[in-house]
Amino acid sequence: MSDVNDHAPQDAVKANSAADNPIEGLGAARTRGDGKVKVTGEARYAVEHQPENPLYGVVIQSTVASGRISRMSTDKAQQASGVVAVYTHLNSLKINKPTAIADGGAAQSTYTPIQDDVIIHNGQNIGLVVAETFEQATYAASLVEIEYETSPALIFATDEGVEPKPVSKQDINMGDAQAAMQQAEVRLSQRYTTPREYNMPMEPHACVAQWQDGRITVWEPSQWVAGAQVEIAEWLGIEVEDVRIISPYVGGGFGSKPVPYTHVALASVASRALNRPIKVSLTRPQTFTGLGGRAATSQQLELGASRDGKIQAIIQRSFSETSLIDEFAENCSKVTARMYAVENVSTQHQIRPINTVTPGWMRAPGENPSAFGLEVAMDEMAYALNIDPLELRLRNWADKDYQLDLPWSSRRLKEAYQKGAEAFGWDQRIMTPRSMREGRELIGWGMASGTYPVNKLPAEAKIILTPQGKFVVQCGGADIGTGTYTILAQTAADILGVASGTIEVQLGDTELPRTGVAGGSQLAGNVTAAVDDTAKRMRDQLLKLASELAQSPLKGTPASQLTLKGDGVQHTQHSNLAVSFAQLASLAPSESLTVKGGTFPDDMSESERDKMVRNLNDGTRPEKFSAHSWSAHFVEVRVDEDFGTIRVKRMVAALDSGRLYNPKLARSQWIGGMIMGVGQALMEEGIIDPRNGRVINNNLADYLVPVNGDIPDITTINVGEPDFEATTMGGKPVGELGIVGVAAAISNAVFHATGKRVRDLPITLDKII
Ligand code: MCN
Ligand code: MOS
Repeated sequence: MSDVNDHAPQDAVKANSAADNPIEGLGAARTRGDGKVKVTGEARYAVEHQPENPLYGVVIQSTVASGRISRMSTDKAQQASGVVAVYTHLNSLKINKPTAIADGGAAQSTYTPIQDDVIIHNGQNIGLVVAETFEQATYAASLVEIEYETSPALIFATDEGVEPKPVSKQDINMGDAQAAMQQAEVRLSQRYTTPREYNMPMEPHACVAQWQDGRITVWEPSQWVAGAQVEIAEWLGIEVEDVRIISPYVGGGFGSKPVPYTHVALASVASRALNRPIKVSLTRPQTFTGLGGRAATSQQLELGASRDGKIQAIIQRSFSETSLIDEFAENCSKVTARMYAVENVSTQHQIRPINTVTPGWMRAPGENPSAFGLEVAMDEMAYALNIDPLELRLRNWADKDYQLDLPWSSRRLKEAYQKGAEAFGWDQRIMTPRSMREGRELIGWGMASGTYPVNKLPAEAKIILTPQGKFVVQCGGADIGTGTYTILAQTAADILGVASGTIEVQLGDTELPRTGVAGGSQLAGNVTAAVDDTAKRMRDQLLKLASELAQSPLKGTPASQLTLKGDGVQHTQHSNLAVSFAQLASLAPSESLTVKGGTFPDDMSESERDKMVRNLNDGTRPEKFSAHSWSAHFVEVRVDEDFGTIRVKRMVAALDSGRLYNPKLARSQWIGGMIMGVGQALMEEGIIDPRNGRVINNNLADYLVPVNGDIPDITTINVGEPDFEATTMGGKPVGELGIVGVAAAISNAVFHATGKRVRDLPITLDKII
């Protein structure tokens, strides 16, 4: 193992300090390049873009869950001061139905607002008031009179009248699960549920749409500018090339900003109709229904095992809610057949349409609820068999992917178990619940594991050498707070031999080279590979120029004897024979100073490339191997015996994400996921009013997410090693890995502390006293 792998990230920071490695290439724990502009407020987020003469749009949302608008009067609103237009179904601006992601498009939801009077969920976007100021638009929106003719709504997935639909494509049938279950000596069957959860990035969903001369530019926080471009083009019925998306900074997305939602459709058509730029910002409450969030899930999970702890069969029947118009599946079986050596597995997942906004992605969609069920069930089985929960996992070690019958590309999960347990002190655990305490605090130790698959898509990049001799790296991909800016500078620095801090990176714009989504934890792998290729082409180009340009001091020296070093090209033997990049830039024809590269097959046409980055179905996974990231979580909770309050006291995680492009940022991602897992375990729950399908706690005072005081010391241990079977650059997913399994580890710890098994998230105190 390398130094970095041997040490906790804190040590890795020192090992890679600037003094040791001024280039700070891949693997260096470099601080975020975009950090300063973000904390000083210099970075402009989408809605902070100030166009000339802007208008402000405020969205109107329905207040019933089902039915139709029987009467609407916009007269008063239209007469209010500053109001320019009120768009509703009464004077409908045409919005075309976009193609759903599943059908090769980019729409999370195919709902098109203001086309008719039909209401399918509470908080549905049904109008846009446009005024000269935000305040005027907000006031005018309150003057719109709406009456509804309501019809009975389906509020919960378990309501009578809900018609489940199978998603059989995703079902797993391995061996003979029913027969193996019958023969199993020990059987357990329980239901595990997760509620509606919301992404809640700091930056709410807000855009600026500017129609001009038959084209539209939209400043939109985006995890996927190519997708936003397609969806907006479809809504407007214009060419994809006539849409530009600009999204250099994103204040978090967590899966909620892969594509624009209907407020962006409203902003776009209104800007075209009025021929002026429009800003539309959802209020925090509006973000709860203006877009999805994680669908509520429910899974019945049956495990059968032998007395000595071999899991012989798993049967899972699960469902998740979706809207009446779109088929979004939060598939609970994503990790079910993957974690352990089980030959007989049967899973079936259903979607259940109800009157809700179409749910969407939220950090590790599928893997997250799947791991919650399976990893709590494993803990229950450990207690049924009286085997230590970690030991039970080792007894069921999967030496290959049983689901795909493929070898792992790498799986350092045993190392994760071992190092995590060691750092946590797991061997000191007393198995019996309620047997560890300090004063009136019950102490609970729980563990669980997690995983996330490697996804891949080709990408393009461009590198420019400026007249000043500096490099600019361009790529269409996003940095949603993850560190893309930083790791791309590091990637280029390695090849170009310059300090990564001197490289400028430009991201998040459809005018920049083609790149897919910052989703499925794949962007880092996709774009580092593209920039690595491009930087190598730039290097070759610079060596060639140095050796061939008439006025180059190195003219005539074969490129094979030249190297990039010290901000220029040098002779490998004689470092005094050199030409600086700035000098080369002044000597070379300017078109030779821009180099394009990437990972698309050379012979792939432009239109095929476009298609690949504009849909989410062309991604690939490694073929000969099953490639995943892995994690082991160890958690200590303290439960106040009298009050039932639960605090997470310690968290230790050991994780395998392959090669880390930047250990500091990878740790930051991991702990970010773990913190989100604490929220999921103990706080987060969209509470839906059974009378009208309204989200009651639609703000950050009532929809709780962890704050500083909720979060204990977190230790992360990197056990990964470069995995070049998984990805070109050897890294595996980081962004979503951290959350998977955390809620299970906390639930298991709460059981250990209290003897109460909580299978329904979040674990609030009413469930344990
Ligand atoms: N990284 C690394 N070594 C690797 C892989 C990644 O050091 N082998 C680090 C890099 O700093 C990289 C980051 O981890 O920029 C994330 O890389 P990756 O796992 O490829 O994930 P993506 O770049 O595709 O980002 C999306 C991912 C997802 S899908 C969600 S959801 C999520 C997440 O990232 N949303 C986030 N992390 C988030 N972090 C922030 N701050 N905000 C969000 O909205
Ligand atoms: Mo992440 S939920 O794949 O954007």
